[in-house]
Amino acid sequence: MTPSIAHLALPFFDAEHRDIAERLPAWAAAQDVDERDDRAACRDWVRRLGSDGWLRYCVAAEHGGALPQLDSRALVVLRETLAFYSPLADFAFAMQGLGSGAISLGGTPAQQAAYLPAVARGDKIAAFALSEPDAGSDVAAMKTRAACAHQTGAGGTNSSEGAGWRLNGTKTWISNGGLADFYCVFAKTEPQAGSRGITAFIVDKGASGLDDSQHIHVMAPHPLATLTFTDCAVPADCKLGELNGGFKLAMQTLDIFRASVAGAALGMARRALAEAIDYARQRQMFGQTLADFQLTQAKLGEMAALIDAGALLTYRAAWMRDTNHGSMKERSVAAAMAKMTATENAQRVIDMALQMHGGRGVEVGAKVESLYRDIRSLRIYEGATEVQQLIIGKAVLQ
Ligand code: COS
Repeated sequence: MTPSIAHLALPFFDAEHRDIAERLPAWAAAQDVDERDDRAACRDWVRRLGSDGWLRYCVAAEHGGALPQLDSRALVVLRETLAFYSPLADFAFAMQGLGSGAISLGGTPAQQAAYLPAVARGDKIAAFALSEPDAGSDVAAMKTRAACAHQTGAGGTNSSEGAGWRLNGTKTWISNGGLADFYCVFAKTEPQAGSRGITAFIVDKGASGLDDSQHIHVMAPHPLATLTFTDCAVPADCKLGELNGGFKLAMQTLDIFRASVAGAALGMARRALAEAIDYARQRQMFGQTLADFQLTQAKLGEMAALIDAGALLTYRAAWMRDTNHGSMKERSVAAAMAKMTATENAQRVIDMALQMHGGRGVEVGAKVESLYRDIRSLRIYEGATEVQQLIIGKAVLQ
């Protein structure tokens, strides 16, 4: 089963995107990763994706990347293709990009040199630590606190940054938690300043005061954990981006990767449609195949149109970002529309494909059964559908 790449002929794409779409399916189909243990599988996928050059699309060329800049369309095509074969492969790929995205966008040359080439080779596993138990969609409500090290120790108010920082608080639902070699952590540096009082930090695995051992088990297993910071000491040169500029840095990172979540949803939906077509063609009932029923044809038609609707919004959002088309706000809104539509439509498509399989669809081990679980979290992470609606709605009202 291979994904069609006919849509790569659309004017949204260039030669480098078609090149990925031509080479990646054969590579992905040839990998034989044992996915029974999600953590071991993820490590294996990162190693393979790194050694065969695919992770090079997660960073810019000057840091060992494949293309001059982080390219949204390349990320979309890669995630769409990987998700068609293995949602866990897609996860492993995406987290390298998301986890290091804030360093690509806001890191100093020294930080970029220390982390990005290793991410591209698969030598360092990355993670993005934004969400908290009481601050998921409402990022500005985060409570994790970063204070200048000497300030917390002495209880004083002098805020020289030279002594480094101490982090206290909890982050949760952190993808690659417990597996990552480093975390891009967002914390309040000015608690009264709302979204204007957040700063990003790079925290290496093993930092004193960081506990990333509390794993979270989810319906589609993938590495996820709660992180606790207890007087976690972070050197001054681990501050990432501008002091109190962390909210914007997080949003800019998400703007890139939200369109790629839509790409992953498309890959899963395309796989579900392919499974449904395959099954409908061979399943006999009432003296004909399932595909001979108009009812089936109508469903397949609806599924194909739902996928295309999500696809066009996704490719538009990625193209707008890559070509700097429109204002920053328009690009954010396009990414929000893409993420919302592609993930919601994919859930519907996968549900229809499962329904078409009847009892076989709910058997553990059936591809549509695992896709049904795999797709669910995409409607939540990197901004739930309701957050995308808010972003779009606010823009429409302006
Ligand atoms: N790029 C750059 N700047 C942005 C931005 C973007 N995409 N979005 C917002 N900003 C800026 C705004 O311009 C504003 O700047 P000023 O303070 O200078 O005016 C500031 O950030 C605050 O913006 P806003 O008022 O819109 O923030 P809200 O607190 O209302 O939050 C939402 C907006 C809900 C959209 C945001 O919190 C969000 O995206 N939440 C979901 C988070 C998420 O995806 N979590 C998953 C974690 S990863 S699995």
